[in-house]
Amino acid sequence: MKKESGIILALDVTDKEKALEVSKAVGDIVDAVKVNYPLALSCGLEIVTELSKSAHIICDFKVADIPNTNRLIVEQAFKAGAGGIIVHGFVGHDSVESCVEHAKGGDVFVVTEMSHPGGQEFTAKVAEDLVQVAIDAKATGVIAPATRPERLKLIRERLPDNMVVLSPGVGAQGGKITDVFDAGADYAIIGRAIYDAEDPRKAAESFVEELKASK
Ligand code: OMP
Repeated sequence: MKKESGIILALDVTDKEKALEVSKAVGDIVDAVKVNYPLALSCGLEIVTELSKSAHIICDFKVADIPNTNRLIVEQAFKAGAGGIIVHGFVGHDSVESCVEHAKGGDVFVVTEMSHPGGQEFTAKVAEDLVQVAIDAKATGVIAPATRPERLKLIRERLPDNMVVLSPGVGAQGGKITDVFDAGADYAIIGRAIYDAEDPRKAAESFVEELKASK
């Protein structure tokens, strides 16, 4: 995945036309487009294939099953054109290892502490264990919360330099893009603050400007 703006668009819309319109509007600004269940369930996995013609796609399927089922899901996502996939670590080493093995060189990102308030109930308590699962399984990187920059920083510090951190929670969930990069993340995942904006391109540009101004 290229690294230019450091922004990944979370395209959580359910209307195909809107998805294509937003992806086209910000395609040259963002480094990747993340497809989650809302879009995949409403449009089918073909939307991954279609979007992948003009963008690097990460399938956010938060894969969380036994190794064999994980394998089947990962194979479908990459066959459709994904370049990366997001998986859960709480299911254990064997399940995550199965994802990495069957991604066949594609990117696998492991969720650690989640960004929403409920992320503190369970995931925060085992965040460092989840980081270790990602390291042991040789995943590409992890997902860590923009809403808690101090936790994001700690998670980054537990990782080797060659692993990347993707951070959701900027904008609608209250996180600040500058905090994300200050805490050591490699990419910020941004959804509603871009696709719900009156002018998604302008919104994406303003995040880029905010980052430039902070340097
Ligand atoms: P917005 O809150 O609209 O910017 O979207 C955030 C995106 O990141 C959504 O697609 C979420 O599903 C995803 N996400 C989180 O918000 N928090 C997490 O802890 C993990 C993810 C994720 O795995 O991408």
